[in-house]
Amino acid sequence: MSQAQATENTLATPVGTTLERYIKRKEAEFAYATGELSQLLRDIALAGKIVNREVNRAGLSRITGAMGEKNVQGEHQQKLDMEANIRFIRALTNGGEACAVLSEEDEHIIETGNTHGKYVVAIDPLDGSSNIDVNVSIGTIFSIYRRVSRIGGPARKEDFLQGGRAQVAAGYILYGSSTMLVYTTGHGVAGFTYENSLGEFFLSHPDIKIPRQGPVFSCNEGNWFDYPEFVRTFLTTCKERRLTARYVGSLVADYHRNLFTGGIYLYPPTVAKPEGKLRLLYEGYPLAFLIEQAGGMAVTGADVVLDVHPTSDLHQRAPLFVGSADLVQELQAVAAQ
Ligand code: AMP
Ligand code: P6P
Repeated sequence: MSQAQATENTLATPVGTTLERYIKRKEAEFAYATGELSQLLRDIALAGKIVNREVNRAGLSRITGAMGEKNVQGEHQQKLDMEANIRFIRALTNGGEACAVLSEEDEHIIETGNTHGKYVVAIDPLDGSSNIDVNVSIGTIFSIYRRVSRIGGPARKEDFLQGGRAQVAAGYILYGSSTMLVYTTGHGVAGFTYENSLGEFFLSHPDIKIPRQGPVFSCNEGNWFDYPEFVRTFLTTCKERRLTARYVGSLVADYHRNLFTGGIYLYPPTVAKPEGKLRLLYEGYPLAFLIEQAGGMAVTGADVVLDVHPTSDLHQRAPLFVGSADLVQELQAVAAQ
């Protein structure tokens, strides 16, 4: 191929749709939109780019490893946990659209000072942080609500306790072999892949749908003897059908793989954690919103996650069974026996 042809081919290949252009296009579909949600989405993407940089150089900058502190969950805080928490809170504060943030890393809601911001954001800044030191993929999970408290006044807990169906948007950022941002605003699920050399997220998966069936089940079988009987029965049927066991131990990584291959992720109740380990407001609800938009299902066992009414505990836990609709329904059928 001549140089001229190579150049022509390169010019002919579109660079793709940036996240910015996609957000603007979607905003244009809402004649009444003021651009506030668009800006909020940009602010989250910006923080994700910064955290991506920190995650990728964590080993060099010696910010891996525990800080010696414990977060509200009683879990050892990793330095990168705190770095991510600071980055997202700062981006949301400076962006001006979020009046408050609920973070896994902080017991109480964080007022940003943007009293005229009409949105609040619940976030797990860096889920799976125990995997940081062993270079396993980790992720950020976020959930956006329109506030119910008076605009101009302080945010209130109730802004975060509206229930999963009230979410305006939700998504995650996966810091993996490539970094991806996947989100929904209630009209399908779109995936964007980060191009480091350009510092941009590009639309790579315009309309993600999870297969109704799937070859994978994901759970920590080390808890087998602490699982409820229906979970053991369901997992046994998975093994009898020779499904594949895949469990990274990093929720966003396991969830993301299953979203594309089909499968089911399980974090059941255990003896030690009767409500499971995962947090409803910034893990269960956003991942449930996404999976339903992608054609899948998310339940706590008997109940659909998005229909669970939150208690007053901002960090309440809930069991999570999420993934391909047929597999989740099979689990529910076993639970109902
Ligand atoms: P806004 O006035 O920017 O807060 O937007 C009002 C509503 O319009 C939002 O709560 C969404 O339901 C919708 N909307 C606005 N911008 C976007 C966007 N970029 N993508 C998807 N939905 C949007
Ligand atoms: P276990 C990480 O701490 C996390 O919150 C999820 O990312 C992950 O799926 C789960 O906990 C792993 O928990 O009990 O299997 O180690």
